[in-house]
Amino acid sequence: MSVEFTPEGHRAVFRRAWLAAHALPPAPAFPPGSANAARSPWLAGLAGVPRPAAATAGETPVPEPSGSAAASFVPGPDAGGGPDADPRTEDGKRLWCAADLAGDALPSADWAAYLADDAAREACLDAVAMLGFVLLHGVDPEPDMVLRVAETFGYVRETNYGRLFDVRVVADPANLAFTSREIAPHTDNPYRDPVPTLQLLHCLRSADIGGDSGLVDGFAAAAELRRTDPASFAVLTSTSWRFEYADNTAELSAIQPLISLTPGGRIAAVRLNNRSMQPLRLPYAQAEAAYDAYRAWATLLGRPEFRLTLRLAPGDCLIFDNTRLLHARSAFAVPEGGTGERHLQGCYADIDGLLSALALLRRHQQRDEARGVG
Ligand SMILES: O=C(O)CCC(=O)C(=O)O
Ligand SMILES: [Fe+2]
Repeated sequence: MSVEFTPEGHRAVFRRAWLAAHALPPAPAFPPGSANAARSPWLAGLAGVPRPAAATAGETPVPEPSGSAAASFVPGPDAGGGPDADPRTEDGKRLWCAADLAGDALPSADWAAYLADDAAREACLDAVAMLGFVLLHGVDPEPDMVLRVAETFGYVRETNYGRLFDVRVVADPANLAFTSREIAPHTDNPYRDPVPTLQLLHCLRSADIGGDSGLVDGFAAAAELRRTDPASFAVLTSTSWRFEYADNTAELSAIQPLISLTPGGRIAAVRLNNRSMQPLRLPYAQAEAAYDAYRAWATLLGRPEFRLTLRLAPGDCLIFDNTRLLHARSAFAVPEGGTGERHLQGCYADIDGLLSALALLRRHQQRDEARGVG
């Protein structure tokens, strides 16, 4: 079927299967105007639609499915018929290197404004969606406040580390995070399936010397690897790597590539953590190619132009996309006597919940604009 859209004059051809899959029921199952009214429960009906008859002489054509002539159709997001850009992939992001976010370009806001003002909150959540992070200032440097921050846009994702975890120097550290040593750019918990998609880090006390935070846009770096070293990019996107973590209470593992692509070949996620990556068990030549590619990737990620350095002050809280950004910290000094030590609290959350909160804010804003409010 060919349809001409006016006034644009755009013409589109629709296949029978497309029409059958997206036809709305004659009587809507949902109240008109509700968001779900556009989501056809008939989607399940495609299996019952016969394939078009082959145009072989002498065969009887398959009849049209009954009732389809009167059906109306789910409005596509774009009548022009272009493919959907997936907001979770590089196509839906603003990729950056450190210089792009210098000075005022750093996505940040005050906690008080974030709480009081929907527009400020929308800008912050949009920054997480588009740039991969936002920095909130003025979040009371008190225990558990990081949970309150997460609860403003979704639900805390509890893990084997608890609802939240303390990042500070301990006597018998199970994890490099609980020392005062440098931590190279990494993503958290790549040994989990699914991986926590958002991480929050809230600074209660900063170190006198060192302990700076670093952020790297893994999508920007991956796009650069694809441009400059496509062979390494191809190896990393097609090699599965095992990540593992075990202690007295947990034994976790996941097998994933360091750079994940969508079926259409777009960058969708990165993961890297030399503390939990396990040795590759592959034939020699394949393993050698994989380690060469890994070295090229790690070298590129270490380039200073990619690394944004921040110094978290007490009350600062970072919210970042753990499937896109890598985070790091520099070594720091531990005062004698152990008082006044650097102390962060962190937790995990889900990015789809944050994107839902953002979409709701926008829906409410559109409703208010339509009513002439604000
Ligand atoms: O100490 C820091 O700044 C970060 C530690 C870390 O990487 C983490 O807690 O995930
Ligand atoms: Fe970390």
